[in-house]
Amino acid sequence: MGSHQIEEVDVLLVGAGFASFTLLNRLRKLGYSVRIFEKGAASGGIWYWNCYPGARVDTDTPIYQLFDKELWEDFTFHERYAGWKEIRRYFEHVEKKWHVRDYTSFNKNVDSAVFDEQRQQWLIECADSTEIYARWFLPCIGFASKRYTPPFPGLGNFRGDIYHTAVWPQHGVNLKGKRVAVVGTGASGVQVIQELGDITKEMTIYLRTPNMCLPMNQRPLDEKEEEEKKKNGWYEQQIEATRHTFAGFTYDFVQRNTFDDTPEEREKFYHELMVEKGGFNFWLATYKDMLFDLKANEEAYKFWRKQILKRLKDPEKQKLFAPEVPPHPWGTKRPSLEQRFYEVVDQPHVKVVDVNKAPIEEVTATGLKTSQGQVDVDVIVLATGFDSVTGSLAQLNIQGTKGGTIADHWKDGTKTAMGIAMPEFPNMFFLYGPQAPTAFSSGPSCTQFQAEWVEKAFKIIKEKNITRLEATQESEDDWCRRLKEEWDATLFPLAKSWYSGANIPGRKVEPLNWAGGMVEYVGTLNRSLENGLQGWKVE
Ligand code: N01
Repeated sequence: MGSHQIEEVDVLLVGAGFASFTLLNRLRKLGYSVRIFEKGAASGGIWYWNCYPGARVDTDTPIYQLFDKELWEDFTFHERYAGWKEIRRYFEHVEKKWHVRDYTSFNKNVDSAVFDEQRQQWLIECADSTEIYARWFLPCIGFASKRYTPPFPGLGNFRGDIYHTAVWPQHGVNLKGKRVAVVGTGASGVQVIQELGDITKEMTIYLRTPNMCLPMNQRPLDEKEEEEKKKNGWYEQQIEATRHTFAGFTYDFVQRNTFDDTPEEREKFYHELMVEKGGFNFWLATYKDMLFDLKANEEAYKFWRKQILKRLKDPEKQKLFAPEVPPHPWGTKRPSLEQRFYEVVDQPHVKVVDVNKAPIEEVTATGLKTSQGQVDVDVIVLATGFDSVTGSLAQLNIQGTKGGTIADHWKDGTKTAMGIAMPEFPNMFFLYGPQAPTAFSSGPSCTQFQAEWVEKAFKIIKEKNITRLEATQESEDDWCRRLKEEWDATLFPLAKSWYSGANIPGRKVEPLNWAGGMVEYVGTLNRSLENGLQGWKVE
C-alpha cells in the first residue's frame, strides 16, 4: 500500500534569504535539525526574483550583509550600494561557507501548513506534494513575496511583452531601441527607468504619485581600503551602531527640532544630509520632528524640491515630479535612492502620462489607452509593487488550531504578537513580516535582531524541554494597541502607501509596520523572554 514515511525535522524555515540563513546557522549550533524550503531555483530571496535592470539595494556597505565576521573576512562588496548580481554572488559565498545547500531544498513552494495537536508538530505541504513534519515552523518570506498587478482591462490582449519587475526573467531581456511603457514610480520603477531610459527608443512613464527621491551618492569601493577597514574594526563598529538607532541603520535622527536652528543653519544641515552625504541621511538622520510635525516637514520638502528643480529643466516634468504642493508629507512614503533619475526623465524621448488626469482605460493589442489617447509600445514594464507586508503570509494556506487560516485571523484587521507570532498559531514565528519594524528598517538588521531573539527563545525551549509555545491573546491585543498609538503619533497616516496597505484597492488601510523604532522593538521582544516568558502560553 502507498503509506510513505514523511520527513521530520525540528525546524522548517521557509525562504532562502537573509532571515533563514542567519537562523540556519544559529539553530544548528544549538543542536536543532533544520531544513530550508525555497520556492526559487537559487537563494537570495527578494534578490532572486527581482533581477530587473538596475535592481540595487538602498542600504550601504557594510551593513547590507549578514552580521558575521566569518563571512565578511573573505568577501568584499565593490560598490557602496550593491547591485543584485553582486548580492547574489554574496549569497553563493554564504552558501559555500555555511554549507547551506546541504540543508536547503530549492523549487519547494510551500503552500499549506496545518498544526497537528496530537503530535505538537506542523505538517507542511508544498505545491509538488512534498510533505514534512516540523515542531517549529518559521516562515522567512519577507514583506514582498506577493506581487501586485493592477487589473487593467485588456492586459491579456497585448501582443508585445509584459514584464513585472518582481518576476523579471532570469535570463534577462534586451530593451535597447525598444518603445517601453513603465507603470509605477516606486523603488522598482525609479531603478528601471534610470537604467533603461537612455537606451530605449522611447519611454512612456505612467505616473500616479511622484517619488521624492534622494541622491544615492553611489561610489565604487576600493578593495584594499575595505580590507584595511575590516582589520581596524570599522566593520564591527558600523554593525554595532545599527543596534542603537531607530531603523537599524548606522545613523539616526538628531536630537534637535527643525526650528531650533536658524534658517541658515537649517539650509546648511539639509545640504550636508541630502547633497554631501546622500543616501537616506535626509530621511533618517534629520531633525527628530520631521515625521511628526507638519510645519517642520514642509521645510524639508521645500529644500528637497529646490534641489530637484535645479536638475529638471522641462517645466511640465518639474510640475509632475516636484509639484509645489506635495501629495503627502515628505518621507511618509518611502523615498528612493536615485542615480541620474531626474536627468534621465528630463530627456525628450522620455514622456510622462499623469494617470490622475488620464487613467489607464485599457491595454490594447499594441499599447496603452488613456483618455488622452493611445501610446503604442513594444514592451510594458509593470513596476506596480506588492500586496506588501501581509500578502506574503496571508496568501498561504496556513491553518491555526481553530481551523482558520492567517487570512481568516486577519479578516477584521492585521493582528500579531510583537510582529513575530500569533495566538492560534503555536510554534510558528515569522521574520521581517507584519507589525515588526520591517518597512521602517534595514532588512539585514531587522532579521538579525529577530533571529537573535529566536535563538534565545530556542535556548530556553531546549533547557525547559518546551514542546509548545503560543502567543497569548493579551499579548496580541497589547501589541496592536501599542502599534496603533505609535503610528497615529506620526505623519505616516497622511500618505496613501504600501506602509498601510493603501496601495491595494479595497484593502483595509491600517498600520502594518511598527513605527516605534528598532530599539524599543528589540527591548519588547527581549523583555517577553526575560520576564519568564510573559505573553506566551507554554507546554
Ligand atoms: O512598489 P511600490 P515597488 N496605476 O508599491 C504605482 C522595496 N524595494 O516595487 O504611488 C498607476 O513602492 C504606484 O503608484 P502610487 C522598497 O521597500 C526596494 O517600487 O500608489 N500606477 C507606485 O508608483 C519599496 O518601497 C528596492 O500612486 C500604479 C508603483 O506602482 C518596496 O520594495 C527596490 C497603479 C508601485 O510602487 C516596493 O517597491 C525595489 C495603477 N493602477 C523595491 N497601481 C531597493 O532597495 C500601482 N501603481 C532599491
